[in-house]
Amino acid sequence: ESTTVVVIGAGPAGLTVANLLRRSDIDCVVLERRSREYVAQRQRAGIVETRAVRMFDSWGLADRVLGGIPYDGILELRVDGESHLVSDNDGSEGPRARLCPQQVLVQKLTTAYLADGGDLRFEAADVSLHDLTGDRPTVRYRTADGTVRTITCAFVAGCDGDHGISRSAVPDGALTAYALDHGIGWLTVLADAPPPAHPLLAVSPHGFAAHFPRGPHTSRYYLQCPPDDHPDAWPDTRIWDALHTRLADPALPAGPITDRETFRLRSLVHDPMQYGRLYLVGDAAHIVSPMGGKGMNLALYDADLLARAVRDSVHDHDDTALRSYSQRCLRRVWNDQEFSHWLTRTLHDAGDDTDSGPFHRSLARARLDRLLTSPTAAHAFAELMTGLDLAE
Ligand code: RFL
Repeated sequence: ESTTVVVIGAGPAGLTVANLLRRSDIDCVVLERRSREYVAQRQRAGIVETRAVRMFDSWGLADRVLGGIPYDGILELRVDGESHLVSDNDGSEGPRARLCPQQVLVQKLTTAYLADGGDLRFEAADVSLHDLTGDRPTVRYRTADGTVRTITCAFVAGCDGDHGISRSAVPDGALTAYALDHGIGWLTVLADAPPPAHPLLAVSPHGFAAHFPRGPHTSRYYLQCPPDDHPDAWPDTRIWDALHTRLADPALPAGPITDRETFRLRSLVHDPMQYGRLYLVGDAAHIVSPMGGKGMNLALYDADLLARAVRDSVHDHDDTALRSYSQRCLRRVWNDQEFSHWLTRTLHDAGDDTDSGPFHRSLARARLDRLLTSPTAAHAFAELMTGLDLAE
């Protein structure tokens, strides 16, 4: 069997690459380790930033793949109980960011791809990559009934996340990893409880907390916690008590908790995002700490660049964009890493100073003060939120 591109992984990155390749009349096969039901339920990100909405729009896909609830682009920063609104409106024309939960995007991308005749194979086990530096790499996998299949292709898109096989198929030493552990833990909670009026980030001496809409009747909450905390340390009453205190809202409505997890905030970049004919896309190449909501959006950016580069190569025999793929992606990756790091440090240091100390607490408070009082600082923040304006 042979095709032009084998896409490994059917998350936001892989499904976007696949949809854009179909729209460009380029054959591809998507191999996903999990079942369709499993992938469709995985809940993580919640906002598709302005740049990514316009990217889907430019491919004529925005109405088909973006769902969710309306979003006016306003975030609430609550500092010691005092509310401040910040906007992502940078004055640019065109469609704006959408509140679209990751699983809704994944479900809609899956439906759109299959409706366009796309080839998507779930429950593909033991995927392995071969001859990546030759002209025709091969991808091997095992189907659910145990048959081993081999696909020959021109390019492999490694979209299988941080724990996938694509990056580990690259020989040691070919990529450099830049990693940062922020020394911060988060408890994340999903509940059937009313969403906030605006995505809400709260700073207080009790620690950072956040409340995000995930649907008309569902919310996601984040609570700063010790880096190695276990979710069992957080029974329901402790969660709601902590939210009431940290959000300074004793009347915050509770609801049944449907999921709770803890994780460490970390950032990671692999450079370059390419090895031979393998191109790494999204979390397979980089992890950004969740503050700022950039992880999924970066995956969508990489996917768009790769699809356009492959289109140039296949249709116009022009490999310029493929050659600069890694460099162009990494420029945005580091821009977003910096934004995310800045916001992570600011919103944690300004509250609980046990880890960073009183000097850093005052620096973080000064950064917040500047953001909330200087129109220029607010505009720069809006620009970073939209994801626009990285002139190429
Ligand atoms: P994904 O979503 O991990 O998809 C990878 C896919 O590859 C499959 N796979 C394999 N398939 C075949 N063979 C193998 N050997 C395979 N190994 C894995 C997997 O089953 C899966 O289907 O990566 P992708 O597509 O790069 O997308 C990246 C995003 O998922 C990620 O960046 C975001 O979820 C990060 N993130 C957030 N990003 C935002 O933009 N805004 C947010 O608000 C936001 N919140 C979050 C987040 C991540 C979180 N986690 C995971 C800690 C909140 C949380 C809690």
